[in-house]
Amino acid sequence: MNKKIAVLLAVPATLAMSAGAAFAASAGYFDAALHAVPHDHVADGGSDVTGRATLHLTGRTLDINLSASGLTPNEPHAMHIHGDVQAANECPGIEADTNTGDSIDPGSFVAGTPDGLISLGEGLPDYGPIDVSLTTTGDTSAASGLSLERFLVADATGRIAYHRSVVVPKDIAKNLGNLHIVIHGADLPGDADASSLSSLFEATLPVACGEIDNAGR
Ligand SMILES: [Cu+2]
Repeated sequence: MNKKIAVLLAVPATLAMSAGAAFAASAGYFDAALHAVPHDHVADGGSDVTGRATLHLTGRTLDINLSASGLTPNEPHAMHIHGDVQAANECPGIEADTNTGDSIDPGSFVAGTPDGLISLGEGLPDYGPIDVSLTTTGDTSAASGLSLERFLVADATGRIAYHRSVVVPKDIAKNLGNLHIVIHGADLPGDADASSLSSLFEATLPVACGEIDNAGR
Protein backbone atom coordinates (compact mmCIF):
# COMPACT_ATOMS: atom_id res chain seq x y z
CA MET A 1 0.00 0.00 0.00
CA ASN A 2 1.12 3.50 -0.83
CA LYS A 3 2.44 5.08 2.38
CA LYS A 4 0.35 8.22 2.03
CA ILE A 5 -2.77 6.11 1.71
CA ALA A 6 -1.82 4.05 4.70
CA VAL A 7 -1.53 7.23 6.73
CA LEU A 8 -4.83 8.52 5.42
CA LEU A 9 -6.63 5.33 6.30
CA ALA A 10 -4.94 4.97 9.65
CA VAL A 11 -6.55 8.13 11.04
CA PRO A 12 -7.91 6.81 14.31
CA ALA A 13 -11.62 6.98 14.74
CA THR A 14 -11.66 9.12 17.84
CA LEU A 15 -15.32 9.00 18.59
CA ALA A 16 -16.09 11.27 21.47
CA MET A 17 -18.98 10.26 23.61
CA SER A 18 -21.92 11.78 21.88
CA ALA A 19 -23.83 14.43 23.76
CA GLY A 20 -26.87 13.24 21.84
CA ALA A 21 -28.02 10.64 24.30
CA ALA A 22 -30.94 9.88 22.02
CA PHE A 23 -28.49 8.16 19.68
CA ALA A 24 -26.72 6.16 22.36
CA ALA A 25 -27.56 2.50 22.29
CA SER A 26 -25.94 -0.69 23.40
CA ALA A 27 -28.51 -3.00 21.86
CA GLY A 28 -31.04 -2.85 19.13
CA TYR A 29 -31.78 -3.06 15.45
CA PHE A 30 -30.45 -0.66 12.88
CA ASP A 31 -30.72 -0.37 9.13
CA ALA A 32 -29.18 1.59 6.32
CA ALA A 33 -30.49 2.22 2.83
CA LEU A 34 -27.48 2.45 0.55
CA HIS A 35 -27.75 4.90 -2.32
CA ALA A 36 -25.37 5.63 -5.15
CA VAL A 37 -22.79 8.27 -4.32
CA PRO A 38 -23.55 10.98 -6.87
CA HIS A 39 -21.24 10.93 -9.85
CA ASP A 40 -21.34 12.30 -13.34
CA HIS A 41 -22.67 9.41 -15.40
CA VAL A 42 -20.18 9.83 -18.18
CA ALA A 43 -17.25 9.96 -15.78
CA ASP A 44 -18.32 6.85 -13.89
CA GLY A 45 -19.69 4.82 -16.77
CA GLY A 46 -23.25 4.84 -15.47
CA SER A 47 -22.59 3.24 -12.10
CA ASP A 48 -25.75 3.01 -9.98
CA VAL A 49 -25.10 1.01 -6.85
CA THR A 50 -27.90 0.49 -4.36
CA GLY A 51 -28.22 -1.75 -1.36
CA ARG A 52 -29.52 -2.33 2.09
CA ALA A 53 -27.99 -3.26 5.42
CA THR A 54 -29.60 -4.51 8.58
CA LEU A 55 -27.60 -4.51 11.78
CA HIS A 56 -28.32 -6.09 15.13
CA LEU A 57 -26.29 -4.83 18.04
CA THR A 58 -25.92 -6.79 21.27
CA GLY A 59 -23.40 -5.10 23.53
CA ARG A 60 -20.35 -4.74 21.30
CA THR A 61 -21.32 -7.57 18.96
CA LEU A 62 -22.71 -6.32 15.69
CA ASP A 63 -24.42 -8.77 13.37
CA ILE A 64 -24.44 -7.33 9.87
CA ASN A 65 -26.40 -8.36 6.80
CA LEU A 66 -25.74 -6.30 3.71
CA SER A 67 -26.79 -6.76 0.12
CA ALA A 68 -26.01 -4.52 -2.82
CA SER A 69 -26.23 -4.56 -6.57
CA GLY A 70 -24.85 -2.54 -9.47
CA LEU A 71 -21.22 -3.07 -8.50
CA THR A 72 -18.35 -3.74 -10.88
CA PRO A 73 -18.67 -7.52 -11.37
CA ASN A 74 -16.03 -10.02 -10.33
CA GLU A 75 -14.01 -7.50 -8.36
CA PRO A 76 -13.54 -6.95 -4.62
CA HIS A 77 -15.33 -4.04 -2.98
CA ALA A 78 -14.04 -2.51 0.23
CA MET A 79 -16.90 -1.76 2.62
CA HIS A 80 -16.70 0.10 5.88
CA ILE A 81 -18.60 1.74 8.66
CA HIS A 82 -17.45 5.35 8.61
CA GLY A 83 -17.93 8.42 10.76
CA ASP A 84 -16.77 10.53 13.66
CA VAL A 85 -17.93 13.54 15.62
CA GLN A 86 -15.61 15.89 13.75
CA ALA A 87 -17.11 15.00 10.39
CA ALA A 88 -20.37 16.21 8.98
CA ASN A 89 -21.49 12.56 9.17
CA GLU A 90 -23.54 12.65 6.03
CA CYS A 91 -23.25 10.84 2.79
CA PRO A 92 -21.54 13.19 0.34
CA GLY A 93 -23.48 15.14 -2.25
CA ILE A 94 -22.07 16.04 -5.64
CA GLU A 95 -20.85 19.34 -4.17
CA ALA A 96 -18.09 17.28 -2.52
CA ASP A 97 -16.53 16.99 -5.97
CA THR A 98 -14.35 20.07 -5.82
CA ASN A 99 -11.08 18.74 -7.13
CA THR A 100 -9.61 17.30 -10.23
CA GLY A 101 -8.17 14.01 -10.56
CA ASP A 102 -6.86 10.81 -9.47
CA SER A 103 -5.82 11.52 -5.96
CA ILE A 104 -7.34 10.05 -2.86
CA ASP A 105 -4.95 12.09 -0.75
CA PRO A 106 -6.35 15.48 0.27
CA GLY A 107 -2.75 16.73 0.44
CA SER A 108 -2.30 16.45 -3.31
CA PHE A 109 -5.63 17.56 -4.70
CA VAL A 110 -5.70 19.90 -7.64
CA ALA A 111 -8.32 22.32 -6.37
CA GLY A 112 -11.09 23.92 -8.27
CA THR A 113 -11.80 21.70 -11.26
CA PRO A 114 -14.54 19.19 -10.54
CA ASP A 115 -14.20 15.99 -12.57
CA GLY A 116 -17.62 14.51 -11.90
CA LEU A 117 -16.33 11.98 -9.38
CA ILE A 118 -16.21 12.11 -5.61
CA SER A 119 -12.95 10.47 -4.65
CA LEU A 120 -12.24 8.73 -1.36
CA GLY A 121 -10.51 11.88 -0.12
CA GLU A 122 -13.22 14.26 -1.26
CA GLY A 123 -15.88 12.25 0.53
CA LEU A 124 -13.97 11.97 3.80
CA PRO A 125 -15.12 15.30 5.27
CA ASP A 126 -18.70 14.07 4.89
CA TYR A 127 -18.53 10.45 5.91
CA GLY A 128 -15.47 10.60 8.14
CA PRO A 129 -12.76 8.01 8.72
CA ILE A 130 -13.10 4.24 8.69
CA ASP A 131 -14.37 2.79 11.97
CA VAL A 132 -15.01 -0.83 11.00
CA SER A 133 -13.85 -2.75 7.93
CA LEU A 134 -16.52 -5.16 6.72
CA THR A 135 -14.06 -7.87 5.82
CA THR A 136 -14.97 -11.52 5.34
CA THR A 137 -12.27 -12.91 7.64
CA GLY A 138 -9.80 -11.69 10.25
CA ASP A 139 -9.35 -8.15 11.45
CA THR A 140 -12.20 -5.65 11.09
CA SER A 141 -10.41 -2.51 12.27
CA ALA A 142 -9.57 0.53 10.15
CA ALA A 143 -6.15 -1.05 9.59
CA SER A 144 -7.84 -3.54 7.25
CA GLY A 145 -9.52 -0.75 5.29
CA LEU A 146 -7.82 -1.60 2.02
CA SER A 147 -7.12 -5.30 2.51
CA LEU A 148 -8.98 -6.01 -0.72
CA GLU A 149 -8.17 -9.72 -0.57
CA ARG A 150 -10.45 -9.96 2.49
CA PHE A 151 -13.45 -8.10 1.08
CA LEU A 152 -16.31 -9.66 -0.86
CA VAL A 153 -15.98 -10.02 -4.61
CA ALA A 154 -19.13 -9.05 -6.51
CA ASP A 155 -20.63 -11.84 -8.57
CA ALA A 156 -20.86 -11.79 -12.37
CA THR A 157 -24.01 -9.66 -12.14
CA GLY A 158 -22.46 -7.13 -9.76
CA ARG A 159 -24.18 -8.29 -6.59
CA ILE A 160 -22.86 -8.92 -3.11
CA ALA A 161 -24.46 -10.48 -0.07
CA TYR A 162 -22.52 -10.07 3.16
CA HIS A 163 -23.13 -11.53 6.56
CA ARG A 164 -20.78 -11.38 9.50
CA SER A 165 -20.89 -10.88 13.24
CA VAL A 166 -18.12 -8.58 14.38
CA VAL A 167 -17.07 -7.11 17.70
CA VAL A 168 -16.83 -3.34 17.46
CA PRO A 169 -15.20 -0.81 19.78
CA LYS A 170 -17.43 0.51 22.56
CA ASP A 171 -17.59 4.01 21.12
CA ILE A 172 -18.70 2.64 17.77
CA ALA A 173 -21.46 0.61 19.41
CA LYS A 174 -22.64 3.64 21.36
CA ASN A 175 -22.67 5.90 18.32
CA LEU A 176 -23.85 3.44 15.69
CA GLY A 177 -26.89 5.57 14.83
CA ASN A 178 -24.58 8.47 13.88
CA LEU A 179 -22.46 6.46 11.48
CA HIS A 180 -22.55 5.37 7.83
CA ILE A 181 -21.80 2.45 5.60
CA VAL A 182 -19.77 3.12 2.48
CA ILE A 183 -19.04 0.68 -0.37
CA HIS A 184 -16.06 1.39 -2.59
CA GLY A 185 -14.62 0.37 -5.93
CA ALA A 186 -15.59 0.93 -9.54
CA ASP A 187 -13.93 0.30 -12.84
CA LEU A 188 -14.09 3.62 -14.69
CA PRO A 189 -14.44 3.85 -18.46
CA GLY A 190 -11.74 6.48 -18.90
CA ASP A 191 -8.76 4.14 -18.88
CA ALA A 192 -7.58 1.24 -20.95
CA ASP A 193 -8.06 -1.55 -18.45
CA ALA A 194 -11.31 -3.17 -17.41
CA SER A 195 -10.49 -3.43 -13.73
CA SER A 196 -10.52 -1.19 -10.69
CA LEU A 197 -7.55 -3.01 -9.23
CA SER A 198 -4.78 -1.24 -11.13
CA SER A 199 -5.84 2.14 -9.74
CA LEU A 200 -6.15 3.03 -6.10
CA PHE A 201 -8.46 5.86 -7.14
CA GLU A 202 -10.83 3.36 -8.71
CA ALA A 203 -10.43 0.70 -6.02
CA THR A 204 -11.32 3.23 -3.32
CA LEU A 205 -13.93 5.27 -5.20
CA PRO A 206 -16.99 5.52 -2.95
CA VAL A 207 -19.91 4.12 -4.95
CA ALA A 208 -22.68 3.74 -2.37
CA CYS A 209 -23.37 5.26 1.01
CA GLY A 210 -26.09 4.84 3.58
CA GLU A 211 -26.68 6.46 6.93
CA ILE A 212 -27.28 4.00 9.76
CA ASP A 213 -30.61 4.56 11.45
CA ASN A 214 -32.02 3.04 14.59
CA ALA A 215 -34.80 0.80 13.38
CA GLY A 216 -36.66 1.31 16.63
CA ARG A 217 -37.41 -2.26 17.56
CU1 LIG B 1 -14.96 3.15 3.33
